[in-house]
Amino acid sequence: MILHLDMDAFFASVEQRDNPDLEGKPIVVSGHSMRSVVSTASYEARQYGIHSAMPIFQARQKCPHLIIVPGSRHKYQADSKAIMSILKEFSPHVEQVSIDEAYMDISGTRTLFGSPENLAGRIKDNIWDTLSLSCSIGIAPVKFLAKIASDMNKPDGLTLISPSEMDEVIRQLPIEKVPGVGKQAMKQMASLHVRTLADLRHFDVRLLTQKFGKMGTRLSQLAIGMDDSPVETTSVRKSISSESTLERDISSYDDSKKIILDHCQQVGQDLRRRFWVCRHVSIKIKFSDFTQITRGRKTKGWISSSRAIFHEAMHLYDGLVIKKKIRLIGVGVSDFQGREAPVQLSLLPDPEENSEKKWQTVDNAVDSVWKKFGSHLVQKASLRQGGSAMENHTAVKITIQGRVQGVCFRASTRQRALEHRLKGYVQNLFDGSVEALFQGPKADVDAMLIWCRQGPPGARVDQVTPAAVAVNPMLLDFTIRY
Ligand code: TTP
Ligand code: MG
Repeated sequence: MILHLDMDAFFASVEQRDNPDLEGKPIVVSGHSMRSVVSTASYEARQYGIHSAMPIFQARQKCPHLIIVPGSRHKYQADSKAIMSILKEFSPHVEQVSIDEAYMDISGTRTLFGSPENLAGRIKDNIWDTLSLSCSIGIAPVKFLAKIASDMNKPDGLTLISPSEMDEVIRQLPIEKVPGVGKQAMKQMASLHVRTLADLRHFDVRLLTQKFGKMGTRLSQLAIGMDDSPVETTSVRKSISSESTLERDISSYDDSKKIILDHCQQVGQDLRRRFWVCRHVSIKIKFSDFTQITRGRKTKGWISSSRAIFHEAMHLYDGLVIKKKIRLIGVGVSDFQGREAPVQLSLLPDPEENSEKKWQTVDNAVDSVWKKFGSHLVQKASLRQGGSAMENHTAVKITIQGRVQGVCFRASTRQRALEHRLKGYVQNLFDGSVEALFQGPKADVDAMLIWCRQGPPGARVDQVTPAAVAVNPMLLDFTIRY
C-alpha cells in the first residue's frame, strides 16, 4: 500500500499558527509586488473563491478584508524538513514530491504500526503535536490513487481506498482530477466524451497514445487501476529525462534550441519538485535516418534551475556537427543529491531577486502552476459554498453513548452524512463515547440525528445528547477524525 500526505493550506497554516491574530481569518500568503499572485489561501479565504495563482488584486476584490501576509520561505522550508523527518521515523521509503507533499511505501509497516489507518492516524497526531499543523492523508494500493485519496477529504482528512474499492473510485473519478491531465488534454477528452477515468477503457491504447503521447499509454493503464510507479527515494532514481519525437524532421538551429529549452524546463521542474540537485546533463539527438548520438557532461557545481540545465545542454548541442535532419531531441539529468533546503515553485519572490529576468522566472512558474493546477483549483473553488448558500444551514454537535466505538459506526455515520451532503466529522472520544458534528440544511441534520438514535446494525446506542453550535464555513467535508 502507498500513503500520500499533503499539508492543508500549508504556507497559510504556518502563518496562522505563528500569529494567533490570523487564526480563523481569510488570509493569503503572497509576494509584495502589484504583480504578485496568491501562493496559498487559508481555507477561510477559499470560501470567497480565492485560490493559488490568483492575482492579488483579484483576490482583494473577492474579499475586501483579506489579510495579505508576505511569505517567509525559510520558515516553510524548516517546517517541510521537520515534516519529512517525522515521516522517515515511520519508514525509510519516503519520496518528497513538493514542499508539503510526500509518498511513503507502507508495505512493510503493519507489524510495527498496525493497520494503515492506525499508522496514518499516528503520523497525523505526530505532525500536529510537534508542529501544530494539520495534514490530509490518502492510502491506496497504487500511487496515483493515494494522491487522489489525500485530496478527497481535505482538510484534516484520512481516506483509505482498499483494493476492492479501486474500481468504483476509478469509475467515479473525473478525468481532470487525474494527475498530469491539464487544460490541453481536457479539450481532447471533451471531444472524446470522456468524463471519468473509467471512460478511457473504451478506447484502444494505440489511439490514446496517438492522441496524448506517452501520457496516453499511462492513462490507459491507470483506467484499469494499473500504476507500477514505485515510491522513489533519492537513491533509487538514477536519471530524469524528457524527449520528443518531432512532428516533422527539422534542421533549423532556432527550432532545436526552442525544443531543448522546453525539455530543460520539464526536466528542471521535475528535479526541483523532488528537491534534488544534479551534477550531470546529457542530450540525445536522433536523426532522420534513425542514427542517434548522445552527449553528456559533468557540471561544475550542483544545479537545479532550468536555465543552468539549458546552458549545459546548449553547450553540448553547440559542440555537435549536424549534417542531417533531426527527428528526436531529448535532455536528461543524472547524478543526484537532495538539496538541503527545498524550494517550491518560485512564486514567492526572493528579496534579492529583483531583475526583470528573475520576474520572468516567476511568471513562468505561475504559468506552469496554472497548467498543472488550474482546472482543478477552479473546480475546487466553484464547489465551495458561498455565504448565501449557507444561510439556512444549521450545525449540531452530538455525543453518542453506548457500544458505538467500532470502525463500522464511524464509517456508516460518515456514509449517511455524505448522502445528506452534510459537513462535519465523527470521532471516538477517550471515555468510550462518540462525538459527531453535522452541519447543513436543517432537515438533513434532523434526519441524521434520527438515524444516529437508531445506530447502524451491530451498534447499541444508549443516549444521544445534541447541542447547537455555530455554523463553521471552514467545514468543507465530512471526515472521520482520529
Ligand atoms: P498545495 O499542497 O497545492 O496547496 P496547500 O497546501 O496550500 O493547500 P491544500 O490544503 O489544498 O493542499 O501547495 C503547497 C504549498 O505550495 C502552498 O501552501 C503554497 C505553495 N504553492 C505556491 O507557492 N504556489 C501555488 O500555485 C501552489 C498551488 C502552491
Ligand atoms: Mg497542501
